[in-house]
Amino acid sequence: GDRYNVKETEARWQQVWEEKRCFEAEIAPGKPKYYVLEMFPYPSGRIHMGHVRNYTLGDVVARYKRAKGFNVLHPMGWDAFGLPAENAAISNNVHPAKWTRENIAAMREQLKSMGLSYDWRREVATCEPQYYRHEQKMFLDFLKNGLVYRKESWVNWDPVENTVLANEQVIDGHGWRSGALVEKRLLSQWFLKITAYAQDLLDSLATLERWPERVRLMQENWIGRSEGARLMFDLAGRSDQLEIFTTRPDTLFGAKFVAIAANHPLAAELAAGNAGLAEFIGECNRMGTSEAAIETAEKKGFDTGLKAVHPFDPTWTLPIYVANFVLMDYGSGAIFGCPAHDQRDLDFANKYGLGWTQVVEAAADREAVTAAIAKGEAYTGDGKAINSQFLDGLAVDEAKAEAIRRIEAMGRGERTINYRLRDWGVSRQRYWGCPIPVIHCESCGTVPVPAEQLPVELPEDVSFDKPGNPLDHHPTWKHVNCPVCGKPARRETDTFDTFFESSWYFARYTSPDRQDVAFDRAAADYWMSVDQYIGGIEHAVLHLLYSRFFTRALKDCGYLGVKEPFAGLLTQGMICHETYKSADGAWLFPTDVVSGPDGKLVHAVTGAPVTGGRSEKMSKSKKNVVDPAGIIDGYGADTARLFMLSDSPPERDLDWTEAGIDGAWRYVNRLWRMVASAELPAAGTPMPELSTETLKIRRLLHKTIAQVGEDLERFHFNKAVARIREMTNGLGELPAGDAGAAWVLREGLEATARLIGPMMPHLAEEMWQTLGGAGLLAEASWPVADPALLVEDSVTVAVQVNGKLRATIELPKDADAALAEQTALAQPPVISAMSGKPARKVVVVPNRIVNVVV
Ligand code: ANZ
Ligand code: ZN
Repeated sequence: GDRYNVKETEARWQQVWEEKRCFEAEIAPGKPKYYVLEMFPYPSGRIHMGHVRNYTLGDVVARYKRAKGFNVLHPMGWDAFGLPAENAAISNNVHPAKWTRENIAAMREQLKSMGLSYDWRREVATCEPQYYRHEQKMFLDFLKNGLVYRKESWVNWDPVENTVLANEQVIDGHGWRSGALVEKRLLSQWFLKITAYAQDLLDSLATLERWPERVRLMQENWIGRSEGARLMFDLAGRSDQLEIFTTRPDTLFGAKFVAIAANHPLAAELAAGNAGLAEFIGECNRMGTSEAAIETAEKKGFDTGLKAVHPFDPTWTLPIYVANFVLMDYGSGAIFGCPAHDQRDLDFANKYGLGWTQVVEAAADREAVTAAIAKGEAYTGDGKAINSQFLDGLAVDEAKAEAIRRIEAMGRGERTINYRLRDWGVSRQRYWGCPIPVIHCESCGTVPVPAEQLPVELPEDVSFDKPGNPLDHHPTWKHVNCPVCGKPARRETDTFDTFFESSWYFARYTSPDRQDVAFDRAAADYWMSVDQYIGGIEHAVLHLLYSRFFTRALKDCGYLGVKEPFAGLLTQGMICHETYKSADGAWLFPTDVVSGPDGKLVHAVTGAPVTGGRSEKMSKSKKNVVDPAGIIDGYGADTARLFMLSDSPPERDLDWTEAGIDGAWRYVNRLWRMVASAELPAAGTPMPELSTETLKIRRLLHKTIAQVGEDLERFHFNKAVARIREMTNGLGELPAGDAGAAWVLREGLEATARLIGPMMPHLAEEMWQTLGGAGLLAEASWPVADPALLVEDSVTVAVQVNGKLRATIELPKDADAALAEQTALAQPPVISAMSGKPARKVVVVPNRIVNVVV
């Protein structure tokens, strides 16, 4: 028939692939392996366009690499713990486990309808005990290896929800959901020692050559290495000292004050006898703790009255302030301020009348620099030390080194390196997460759950009718006996941050069925690292950094042999769509907007004026979301996939347009009609003589084959699509009723099927079968271009047999005689003119003529 039945065709091929187990990966020694992975989804209930793009990109890579002869591993699973399931439980009265499992089932069907080449046998869901039991074991091993510790730390506490909030969940000091004023609380939390790997995580970024530069830079900044010094200040009238961290010990002679964090122990001590100070500390604690919040808040301080003694001059004292811009968990939570050379310090000094002394002199524009400081603009550039006694005349770097040398000689401190990176707090006061496998005993303290008692399973009989963590309210779950002394004890009711699960799932796919161990070591050694990882840029730091840390920790605990989880990384752009607003500022669905009589935008029903049209990231609140289910249902998976690849390179944002999806749909149908209606020679027919025009199209075909391969290697999918479409146009121009043209059309359609195979696998398979291709296209190899046809400079050479013109052949310019002779003798008209007799002599006149004498 000549109508392409998308639904029937796509479902049929999906079933064939599954029955033939085309995408099931096994270890195959001798074949190069290729592990391609897309970031696994949170099972929210439905796939969105971002998923469609992400998984299409991954599937193109997986299918292409398979065609290129790689042993491909391409798995999929579910990042199944997390807050939305608990919120659903609270608002819809459905158990998080049920909600999650139902969502997984629905989304799995949606993914299957996209024709993605996954090995579904390897599917994992992180909320199942057979998954999380292994991370409980990892935690115990990390504990043994000194990679886990418990520490009191300040958290944002929502007194209405009875839970800790992440910094991002505190908005202007209030809980994002409850609206309650957030308090600072000291809570005992578990931490993973990611900082132990800070330097290696930083250094190894250079080895990740197939990662985007931007992501490497973001990780570098996140790790934030600073070289400087720790330095002890004496306290006037006291015997103890205050430790500060500075990156600018060269500016010590410009110091005007010392400042400590609001939750520095010294601040707490001084506040005990100082109501004003206590009040100020309370104010600081109500401010957000995020760096961003601190960065933007007005800099404020409170003079404690206590003085610090200058390390280079015992007669010189500096006031000690508690300041809201000093963070307790960076360096030592205390600084000295040098107003002339630090903007924050200058703002602070000007506000409290502390003055400034310039100690670095610029090489040029000296007066201007000094005048600028006087006007409130700190000088942070290079120069020579001035007003600094023994440092005078030294350049900044030399002065830093000399200052540190003196500090070390005095025994007052030392050179040190600080990282902005913090240890990873993994405790969450949540139900829907992996239980932290420890028990608290009054006599024995914190006791790890013995490995043979794992998994610590989440109880399913919980209620959400009270705020806080349901594990805390459970009548029996937390009451256990201490594994050491046997006395009644209490289970830890905190669960892991859900980034814990996503930090090792990629390795679990290598042996998802092993119950006894997290990884089959041989399988993990064979498949790891992931060769190509694909996902959103929003994970540039946390998920990708945690995974890099976790892989190192697992290696050091003997689980894995590699330290980098992802050798290659591709970060895809967002899907955008036009947005519209009515006059009152309410968002409108793009489908409700039409062009009015005068060409202005109006509401389709009310006729009210409408503004907008700008393309923005798809989001529910802006009403510009397009549901992929409707698109796949209406046009089929191949059309949706093609559109995802067509218009933009994968790293860039993609604009969703009706016209774009229509264009993809028309192309799918055009290809199908070409195959269905073509009159083709039987497969395997030898190539007849080609006209110059036909040969030109054949050349285009082979050039396309070569270039699409290169495009796919570089993930230039949009370029590949454009080239294939151009070639389709070429095939469409082949004349009818010409044997050579028909032969090239067959060659072209077969090649097209193979080239679009990774992108539009169902249509490709249908074309392949209609053309009589052998086996399944999903298992066919990648086409190879004929190098002779790729040479741009070609000449038409006449072939004579016994002086009579029998054929013309197209040869690369200056082709050698052997190629000319071989090509000439292979021409069907030449073969028949020779009627089975051997050639007595072949004379080749380069670029002109081949003369065959029989
Ligand atoms: C004196 C000084 C003089 C500084 C000067 C800078 C410029 P990075 O590069 O981010 O490591 N600092 C140290 N600990 C701090 C804390 N807990 N909270 C807030 N600020 C802190 O920055 C290091 C600099 O930030 C340190 O060097 C210190 O100020 C400040 F002309 O010491 B500096
Ligand atoms: Zn005990």
